[in-house]
Amino acid sequence: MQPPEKTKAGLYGASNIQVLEGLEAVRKRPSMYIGDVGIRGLHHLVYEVVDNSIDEAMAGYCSRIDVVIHEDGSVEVTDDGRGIPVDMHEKLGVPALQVVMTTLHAGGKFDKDSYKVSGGLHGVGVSCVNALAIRLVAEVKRDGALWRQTYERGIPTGPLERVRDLDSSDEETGTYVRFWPDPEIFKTTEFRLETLATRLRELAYLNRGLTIAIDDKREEDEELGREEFHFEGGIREFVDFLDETRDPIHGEVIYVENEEGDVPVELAMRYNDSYQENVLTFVNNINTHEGGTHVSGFRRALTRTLKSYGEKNGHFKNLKFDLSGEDFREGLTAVLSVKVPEPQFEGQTKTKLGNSEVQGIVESAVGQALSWWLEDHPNEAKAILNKVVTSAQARAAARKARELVQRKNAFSSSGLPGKLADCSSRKPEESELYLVEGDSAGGSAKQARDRHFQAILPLRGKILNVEKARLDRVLENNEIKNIVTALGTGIATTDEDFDLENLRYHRIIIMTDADVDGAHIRTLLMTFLYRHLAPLVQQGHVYIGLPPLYKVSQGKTEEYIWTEDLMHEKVAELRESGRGKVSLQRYKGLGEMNPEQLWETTMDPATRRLQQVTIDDAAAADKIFTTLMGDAVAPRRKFIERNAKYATIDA
Ligand code: 0RA
Repeated sequence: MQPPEKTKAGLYGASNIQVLEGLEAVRKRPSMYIGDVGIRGLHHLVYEVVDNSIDEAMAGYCSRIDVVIHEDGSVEVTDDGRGIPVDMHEKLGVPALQVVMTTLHAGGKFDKDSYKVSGGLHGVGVSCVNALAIRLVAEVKRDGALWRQTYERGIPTGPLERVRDLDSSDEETGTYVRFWPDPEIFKTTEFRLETLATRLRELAYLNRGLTIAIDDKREEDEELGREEFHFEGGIREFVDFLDETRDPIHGEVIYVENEEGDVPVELAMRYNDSYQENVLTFVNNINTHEGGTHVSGFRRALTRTLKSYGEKNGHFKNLKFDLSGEDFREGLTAVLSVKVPEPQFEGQTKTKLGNSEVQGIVESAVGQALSWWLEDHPNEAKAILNKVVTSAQARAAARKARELVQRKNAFSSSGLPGKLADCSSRKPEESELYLVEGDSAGGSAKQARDRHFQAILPLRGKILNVEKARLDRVLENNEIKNIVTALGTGIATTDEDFDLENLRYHRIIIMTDADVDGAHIRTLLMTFLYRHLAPLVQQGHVYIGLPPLYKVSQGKTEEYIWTEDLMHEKVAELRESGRGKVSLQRYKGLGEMNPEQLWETTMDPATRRLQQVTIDDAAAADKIFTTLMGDAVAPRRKFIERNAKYATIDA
């Protein structure tokens, strides 16, 4: 079908006034639509485009999605679905593609049958991406032709064009969207491969059989820049992946699938010998970090079913403590995925499911399947129940340790650790806490800082690896005690102890050497913060301070440089200038800088570089930490190589 010739009136006529107003609203208040304009919001643009292709895959028409990060900073998403329709929209008198691309809330689908998301950060529509892009090119292959329309900040630069006929013998239908994020809107426009790859991998696990590939053309090493995800086993394989570096206590992943009714439920779970609970939950492919009714349903089913099985089979005979819900989740890795037709998302980050009917649906689906599984697998069931009992015993010990820390908080004179050089401000909004590797760098930082708003806590050597320890051991560690006391919030691992309101610094800045040891210490700290103070990370309070790698000087001018590439560029530039000898100093540790240099490069808000630590996705964080901590060297090297260079200007 061929759309009629578009006139200027058709493009910018009466119906389009509303369109322009809509796009303007998005540009005026981008955060209302995509959450924020930081690195997180930037990546949401890609997810928004990909979501439409995923919908097409869930409808059964798309088997492959390709994402490309181009050298010019744009991102391209291609799918082999049916293609966004290009025929005339009856009411609006413009092609459907243009409606989808320029009208708010006109999602990819016109029908309401699919499990499209309402609310939350996704599902705002590709038109938002368009509005926040300096340029966007949409191409569609369908109805025997290749079609194209281009936009600038959401406004079509011309009508939809029929570019050419398709080669009928081998060209398939599909949609292609490439966009350039608007630097007037976003604080940073640099996409992170690792962040995108993590989400795409997750989507591939959640949609078994679908192939999703990513290719980062900025990466010189082609191999390093490319990844392809395809999992026939779906979320069962997701559990294997999450537990790659852990030891399961039973071989088989427990798998539940219930497609009956309006709310399909899918669950994969397995216990390992660690002490962490690692339960990832999704509603319509969206990670529900804050939980909700589906999570309550799952937890209730787990507790109820294991408890009654354990009682029936005499596992609790010698237990001197009460069992709590947590005991049934220690060492549990699980992925729960439900599809809800009209989800209500609540909570601070709109990632908590509110629909009350979902709790019972999940509870009965999981309860029934799990009790059958236990009856069928008595040996595995025994191992799981032993683990539950051990956990209950350890929890009693952990409670004692926790009370010790709390008492110390309440009764010591200032309540603050002796090693802390506190700031004078009592306003958390302006206060910063630097966690500094080593006493000597700590000393320099104390001299360098602006004592009004910057506090310094030197950390000696390596902190405990919390991935491998139970909470009681974690809280016995001195460095950890100091950090927790300085922060003032308590530990978040058990909800009742934690209060974000008491946080004494709104920026927590990890400052370690730019070497392998530094990376290790940074990882240990991040692991601890992620595991036991997750809300701080979630709320964007945690940063990594990035010291420069080089100082390049010529005569009296000197410049600090943060990346290898820029160093080469700068050196070449200065040499060409012919103004004399160029000298290069490489910094290996914070200790090599005097306090002035440390202030200038790493602590002065005007010139320093901070990288905000985001927990967009618990799976990513957990995987990163276990990858960095684990024994497998290859994935760790890949991760470090990919991420070493991302230095973003202070958010
Ligand atoms: C509406 C109707 C149809 C397909 C799509 C939207 C569609 C949207 C997107 C967005 C990205 N990729 C997409 N692929 C398809 C189906 C119309 C039909 O052929 O019946």
